[in-house]
Amino acid sequence: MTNIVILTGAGISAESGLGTFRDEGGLWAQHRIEDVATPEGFARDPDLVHRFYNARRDQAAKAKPNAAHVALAELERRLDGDLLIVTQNVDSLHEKAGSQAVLHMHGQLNRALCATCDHRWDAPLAMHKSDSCPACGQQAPRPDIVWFGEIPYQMEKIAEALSQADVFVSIGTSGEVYPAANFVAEADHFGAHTVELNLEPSAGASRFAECRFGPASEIVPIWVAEELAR
Ligand code: BV8
Repeated sequence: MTNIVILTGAGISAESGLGTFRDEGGLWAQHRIEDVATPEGFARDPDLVHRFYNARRDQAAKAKPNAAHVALAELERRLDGDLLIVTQNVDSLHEKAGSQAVLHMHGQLNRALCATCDHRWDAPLAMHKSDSCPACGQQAPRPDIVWFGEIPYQMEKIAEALSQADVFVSIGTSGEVYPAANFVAEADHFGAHTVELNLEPSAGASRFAECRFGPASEIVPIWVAEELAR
């Protein structure tokens, strides 16, 4: 019986054609974080923020899972133990690959949130600031995304899973954003074996017991096969 927690970031979706944030030419090279990924930026210019997320929602809707997402779905099916994927990603590629236990700590592109009454609903492909909330009718829709300065979702459930993990794997994340960047320390504190699978060493690489570098679509299936053969 082996309990595994896997944290994923934008790097696992890179080979599915979705841009990362901090790589060369990434999303933060094209947009200022303060303008498109903070509550203040949304208050200042909701049209700009809706345009930013509408473009990503359209791209994500067309994207296909790659071999890394598929391998993690197979791991969930065949593992003798619990697997929880905690993703910082707002796309649905883990679900499209067949993963069931997926926790979106930074929200999801395909969900909308009413800034007035907190009602959540399936987002239309393109959202506009004049969309009415299906519950309260107010015109205050926002993407159901956790912006900088906002509290990530289901932190208690994540902390509980990390405390029970035998293995913690971080895939495709730069380790620059907290609290996700601290999960390796929490898992290590509870005695988990910690693994980084990334294109190159992340900011937190030295905090992992084991590191493997290369494209996720190559190194994740290899790691999954070894885990299932143990
Ligand atoms: C919070 C919106 C309080 C969704 C995002 C000063 C010091 C420390 C912390 C802070 C500070 N000032 C403020 C903070 C807190 C702040 C933070 O961490 N800031 C950082 C930038 C310093 N954090 C917050 O505000 C968070 N909230 O702290 O609340 C709190 C917390 C807990 C309890 C109570 C109160 C909220 C953070 C969420 C912000 N929202 N985005 C969206 O638009 O998508 S964050 C954004 O960055 C995305 O969500 C993304 O998931 C996240 C991390 O980025 P990565 O996924 O890692 O992507 P990145 O491009 O950075 O890296 C890609 C990696 O993949 C690279 O390593 C690359 O090598 C690799 N790669 C590339 N290609 C491949 C590959 N790997 C494998 N294969 C490939 N082919």
